[in-house]
Amino acid sequence: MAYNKTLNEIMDAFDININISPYGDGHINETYFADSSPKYILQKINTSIFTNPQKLMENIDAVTTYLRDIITKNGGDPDRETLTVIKTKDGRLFYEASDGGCYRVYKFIENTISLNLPENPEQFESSAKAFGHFQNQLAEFDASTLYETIPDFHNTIKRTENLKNAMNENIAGRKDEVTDVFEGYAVFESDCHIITKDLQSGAIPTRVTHNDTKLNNVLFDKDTGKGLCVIDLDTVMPGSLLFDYGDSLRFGASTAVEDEADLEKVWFDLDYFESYTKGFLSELGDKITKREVELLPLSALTLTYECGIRFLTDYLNGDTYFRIHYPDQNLVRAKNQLKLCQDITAKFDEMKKIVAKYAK
Ligand code: ADP
Ligand code: GN1
Ligand code: MG
Repeated sequence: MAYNKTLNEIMDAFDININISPYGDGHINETYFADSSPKYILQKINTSIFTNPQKLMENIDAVTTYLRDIITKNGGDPDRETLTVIKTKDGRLFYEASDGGCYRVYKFIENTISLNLPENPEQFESSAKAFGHFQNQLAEFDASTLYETIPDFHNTIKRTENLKNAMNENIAGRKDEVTDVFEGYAVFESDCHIITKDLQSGAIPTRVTHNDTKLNNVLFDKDTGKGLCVIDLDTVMPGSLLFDYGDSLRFGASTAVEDEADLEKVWFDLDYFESYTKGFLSELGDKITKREVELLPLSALTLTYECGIRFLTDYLNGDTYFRIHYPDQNLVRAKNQLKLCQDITAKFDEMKKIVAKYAK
């Protein structure tokens, strides 16, 4: 953001006095920490991805208002356990600046940490409880009132089609460079389309889900060490709980960060898989169906495949979606996720046994 006229304009719109600096490791929005009193998070919404910021913010407002109510009724602290949207002086959910950028403000949740890798299995279990709890809190929320912020977000079949189109179009001229990676992913294609098909046929239920449950989208309380607040609510939409479970494992049960280039460091850790499974299922109780339980191990593979092919597609398209910090970062990410898919497959039988241990 230009630290000048636009910033002054934004400060004035929200009636806050902010001293801002870039913040966090999100790949999508531009996030800034506002070191004011009180502290805020200021975000420039990525409007090439979220093309209707008004509807996006209406979703977030509706969900956070609903959660506030539940948290308050249960004696919790709504200012820390969910996001608080700060409106502009004229009551709008975001501000459209004269540079065309759309900006929103949240209360900064103090005394928390966000992580790119869990430090131990117990901490990962705690994040599982936070995401499982979030799922429970929204169980009665009317899904039909939610605008679909990114249609077909976890439609893995469409994601595969997008990859194939990107290969054919070869916009950035990188096709030859990625043939091996592309072929590596092809092995998993049919298995990774099962969950999408089951959701479409109704074999598994559609629920209100978060859809972007990587570890850095939950804030941990610094004092208790527990998962405190689920953030990044841009993709709260109708979906499958398997998306939330699988995506958390993709990110947090890996022994390395998502863009680790040394693949010898990238493995799927069964202790972390077990901790997450235990925490998530303990929150869901008997709400999870038999078919969903059956598909839990496959969801870890599916979400890793899906995210990996999205990175590869973006690389082929010339890096227009995910934020990158160096030229071939999306390819590094795609190779990393492929290695993870291969290791998940090798450990599949053990994963099934672990699920059986915790499923009713
Ligand atoms: P993106 O969609 O780009 O991932 P996020 O909404 O996840 O953006 O924000 C990026 C990072 O900023 C988060 O991972 C977290 O570390 C931090 N963050 C976001 N909102 C808050 C908040 N209200 N309080 C404290 N930290 C926050
Ligand atoms: C993006 O917004 P962020 O950084 O939490 C992406 C997810 C991917 C993830 C991969 C809206 O998440 O779908 O799984 O990157 N979010 C969107 O790290 O596309
Ligand atoms: Mg995020």
